[in-house]
Amino acid sequence: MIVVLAGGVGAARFLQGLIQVVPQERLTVIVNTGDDRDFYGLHVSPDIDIVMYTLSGIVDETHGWGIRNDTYNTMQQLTSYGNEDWFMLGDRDLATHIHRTKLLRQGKTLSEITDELRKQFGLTLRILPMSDQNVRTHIQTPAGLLHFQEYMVKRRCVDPVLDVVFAGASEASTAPGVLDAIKEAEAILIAPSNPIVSIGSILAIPGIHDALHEASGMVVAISPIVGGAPIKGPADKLMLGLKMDVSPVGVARYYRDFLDVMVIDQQDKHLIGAIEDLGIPAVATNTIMRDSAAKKALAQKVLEVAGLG
Ligand code: FO1
Repeated sequence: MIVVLAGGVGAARFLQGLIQVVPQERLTVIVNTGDDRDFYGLHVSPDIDIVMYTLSGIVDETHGWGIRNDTYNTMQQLTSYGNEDWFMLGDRDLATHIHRTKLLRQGKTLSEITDELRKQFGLTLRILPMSDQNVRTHIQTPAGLLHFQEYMVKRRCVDPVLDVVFAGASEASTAPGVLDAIKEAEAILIAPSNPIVSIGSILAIPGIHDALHEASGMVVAISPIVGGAPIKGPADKLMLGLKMDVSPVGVARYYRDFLDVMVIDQQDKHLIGAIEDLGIPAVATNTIMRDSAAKKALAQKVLEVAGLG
């Protein structure tokens, strides 16, 4: 079994490549839920939904989130009542949040609900939220502590980042199956996701860091930073705020306690030496997942690096 630590869009695209070369039944994806937030009393779990919508082929490809050709009638009606519209929830997407929230209120756990949903989407890989408890990623800024969605979507990442806080993480436990999956994995792949808010939140749950450190399978990370900037999202602003080097070297240093190999883009191949100086072997390849063939080629390369090629 191969484990993938995942955030949203970058991870979903990487997984699209992986399922072309590995049967879904061989994959367990551990997904960040630090971005989750309640809107209108509904539990929205963006990264879980991005992974499910993308792999089932219904995602809105232009955004990377939401459902293709969705309508926004509910949102329009809500704004007519004076509600804010900075977080756009499509009508069909809302059905997912209503259903999830209904089941949570009936006492089901987020992992149980996610497993039901992924079956309904026809997916046969295992999707595990990092935790069944609420962990919320907050960004400390001069304007105060902001929920990640408020920092990123509402305020468009304009606030200087002073710190990143995973509220509730130290009291949370990993969802059932998470630690065993890491222990038993043939390889653990860290998707090209935001190292701070997507992967950092997973690492903040007690037990994960140690499990990765002790894992017998190889731990391979793909850098989301290419040519000094993230492919998508605010990873550079968060890394700078935490005084990290915005480069694959900074990412490798962040993962160095448990990382076996770092995969970087070919345009960063001059950084191989600096990563290897950290004691981590590095491999350069094309990591830009422009089309289906590029996603498949990256997945194949990563498996080969992990000794499973
Ligand atoms: N991102 C935006 O930039 N604007 C939105 O209005 C927005 C709505 C949204 C609705 C459902 C969902 O699952 C995700 C949504 N996202 C939106 C994306 C999301 O905020 C982030 O991409 C993830 O949290 C990062 O992984």
